[in-house]
Amino acid sequence: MISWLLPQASTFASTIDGLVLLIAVIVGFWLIVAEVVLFGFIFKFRARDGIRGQYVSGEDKSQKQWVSYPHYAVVVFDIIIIAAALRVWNEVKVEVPPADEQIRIIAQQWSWTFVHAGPDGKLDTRDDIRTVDDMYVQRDRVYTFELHARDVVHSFSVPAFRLKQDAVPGRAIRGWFKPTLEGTFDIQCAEMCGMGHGLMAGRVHIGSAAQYAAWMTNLTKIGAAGTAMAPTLMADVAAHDHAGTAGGTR
Ligand SMILES: [Cu+2]
Repeated sequence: MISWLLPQASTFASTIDGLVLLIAVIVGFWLIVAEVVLFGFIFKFRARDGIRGQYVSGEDKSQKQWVSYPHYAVVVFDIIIIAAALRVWNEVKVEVPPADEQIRIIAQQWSWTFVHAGPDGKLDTRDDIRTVDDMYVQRDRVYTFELHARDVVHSFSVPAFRLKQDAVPGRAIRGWFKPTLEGTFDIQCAEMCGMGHGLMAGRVHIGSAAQYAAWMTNLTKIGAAGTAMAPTLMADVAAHDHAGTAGGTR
């Protein structure tokens, strides 16, 4: 249902949507039941001609049941929600699949730097490719990331992936995602991080193997040529440029 509003572009997006929907259905159903009972009783026990409104202290056992049975129900449904949430936590945070590729993500006021491993597939080597605000990935590959913050706390948020992770100065926080849809999706900073917080937007570009190879070749050429930019990337950067935060490499 949430996917009508926001595409599910990672393997765990539907799992997280399922949990949100489960909680909404459980809480929504009992909200309606509780309100119907509340307003039903207000109407039923109202003061009428010849009948005074009652002050009910709730001390009789039969009256207390109206409190204790809902309490038991709350505990049972809490256990159901916790069990479902633990399953999701396990899938997203614990059972990390083997990585096909690694990306380093660096947050700073107010941009994102992405370090792609380059052709050798290893970070911290000469062929690493750096991009600013634009992250390039290939569909159906598992990416593990290492998230850093240079200055203050930021939060790496990719709504289409249903991924949100705080970036904390001094820590390298690890996570993963596997893109499942081709296209361009928003990256946001989801932690108030200063004056330019609202401008700290990026994009994730998900492509086929051929597209991804073409992007990497272009980016490598840009890196080799210094400040020159490939035409396709120039168009991309021009379309998305904001607040003086340049795309491309650095
Ligand atoms: Cu930020």
